[in-house]
Amino acid sequence: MQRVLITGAAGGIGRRLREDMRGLYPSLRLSDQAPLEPAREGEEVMQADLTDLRACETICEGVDGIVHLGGQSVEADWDTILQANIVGCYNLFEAARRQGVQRIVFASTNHVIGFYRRPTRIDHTVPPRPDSRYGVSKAFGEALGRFYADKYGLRVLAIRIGHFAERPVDRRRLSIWISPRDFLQLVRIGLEHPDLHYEIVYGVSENDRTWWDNANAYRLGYRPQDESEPFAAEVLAAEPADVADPIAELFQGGPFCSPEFTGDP
Ligand code: 15L
Repeated sequence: MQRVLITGAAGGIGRRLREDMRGLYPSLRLSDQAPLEPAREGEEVMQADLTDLRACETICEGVDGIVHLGGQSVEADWDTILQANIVGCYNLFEAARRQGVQRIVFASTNHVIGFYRRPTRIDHTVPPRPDSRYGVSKAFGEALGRFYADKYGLRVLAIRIGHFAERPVDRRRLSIWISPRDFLQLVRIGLEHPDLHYEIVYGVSENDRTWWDNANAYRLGYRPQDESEPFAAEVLAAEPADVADPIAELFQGGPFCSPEFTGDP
């Protein structure tokens, strides 16, 4: 890996990853639609709109591996999702193929499987049950990754990120939290694992309260260093006793499940 591109580098995960990946590879190229902090030594900064295929080709030029964080990261109206996560994601994969990029780490989300009930334990092989248009778009990204791996030999790791943060902030996040350093470990597996073809893993730390069997990540060498349980007492004490959103409480995707919900709980 000589040059690694991070898309969505101005976002929350992107800004943290920029710091954590500094110096890991000879060159880090940072891209976003939004303005970025100026490049430092070993960095390049390129503003780009992923809905523009030519702009995608430009940012992919001379790149060996991509961490694709760019796009819409929460629920939105269909047109926003369509442009950012369907058109933008397709352009990025296609530009990567045209430019001979070897690997893509795709930032997927737990909202691909958000309508599985708590506390059902699921692994990476279960059929998607998206809880939002956003979750549907990330399931599309996972399928696109599989297609580019099988058809064109791109090596792809899809990480179904739980909640990326310094610390877990509520009861649900005690189950799905991932620390920045554990996330970095998964990203490096995606960029460096010698036998990667296409895999899905859960982006989650070693949480006692997890709903996910992350054996596939462990098989690839993931050894999380953090766990949510030491935060549990404090987090639960701060949580209101009454259940404000009963639909959210039923499902793994939590508050992404309840808006517009007219289904059968
Ligand atoms: C996500 O996919 C979002 O990007 C993030 O902002 C969180 O809301 C997270 O899921 C979550 O489920 O907590």
